[in-house]
Amino acid sequence: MGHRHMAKNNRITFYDLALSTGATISPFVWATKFAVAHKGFEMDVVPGGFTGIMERTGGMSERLPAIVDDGKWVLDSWGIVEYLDATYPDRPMLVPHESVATLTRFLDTWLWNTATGPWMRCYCQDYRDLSLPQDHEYITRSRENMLGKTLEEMQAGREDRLPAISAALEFLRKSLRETPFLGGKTPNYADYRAMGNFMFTASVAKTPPLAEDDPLRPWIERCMDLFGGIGRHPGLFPLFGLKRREGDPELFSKMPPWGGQEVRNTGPASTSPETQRINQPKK
Ligand SMILES: N[C@@H](CCC(=O)N[C@@H](CS)C(=O)NCC(=O)O)C(=O)O
Repeated sequence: MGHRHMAKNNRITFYDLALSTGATISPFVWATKFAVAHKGFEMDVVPGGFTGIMERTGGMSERLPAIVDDGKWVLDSWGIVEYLDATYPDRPMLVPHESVATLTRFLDTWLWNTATGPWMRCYCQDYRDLSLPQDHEYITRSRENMLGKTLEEMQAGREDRLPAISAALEFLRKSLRETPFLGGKTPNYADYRAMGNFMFTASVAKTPPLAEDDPLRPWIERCMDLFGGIGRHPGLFPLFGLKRREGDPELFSKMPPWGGQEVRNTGPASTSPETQRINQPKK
């Protein structure tokens, strides 16, 4: 086996970014927590919130995640994944082929724009209120600068915005229709990166963003259960329980798969309903 670096006692030091509930908040840090566990390492977690990251890391980083493996500092969520796969190639790969990294970036960017950003604007006041007391002032100032409004103004009216955010996740629901994980039969970094976004939301969502019966639920729960329930921190809030109100869009599509991308062509019997539909004379 002979590793050049072997994590001492199979342990990696993990710099956490958490709320007063004790739950990790950052999507980057969540994805990395899953990633380190996927590689089979135990974590020595260095706890803490947003302020004092420079002090905690001895001036090594202003941002988290960061890990230390047998004295070696590794920064950045992607940097850590690349390091772990390069250093421990005989453990399960996070990115089994470089295309997974590219497609994962695509998915993460889409998810961030579609859900994580909009959810951040729905939960920013909860986010501040749940942060460690010593972080309140910094979170208020920095996030109000980021968002361009007070946290109270930004969060107000979220009940009118949450249904459309849920509806917009349909592409992810469709992608997961025929597979237990984005990685296939077993999860890989695509799952963890996407889950980072949902875990972030679960850390701050004092009101749920998704319906009880959302088709994403089995995948989300399956991922939360990985590695002895890595996503089951008691400080997290339920993601499921959003109720559709009169006038809201459907929270997820109730349409059965039909045609084009969604139906596999197994011969004319599989395509004839679509053929009939598209050949109907216009009414
Ligand atoms: N490119 C970095 C981004 C990390 C990052 O922005 N982390 C945020 C948490 S979401 C952070 O450390 N924020 C500290 C702060 O807001 O002061 C990565 O992928 O690790």
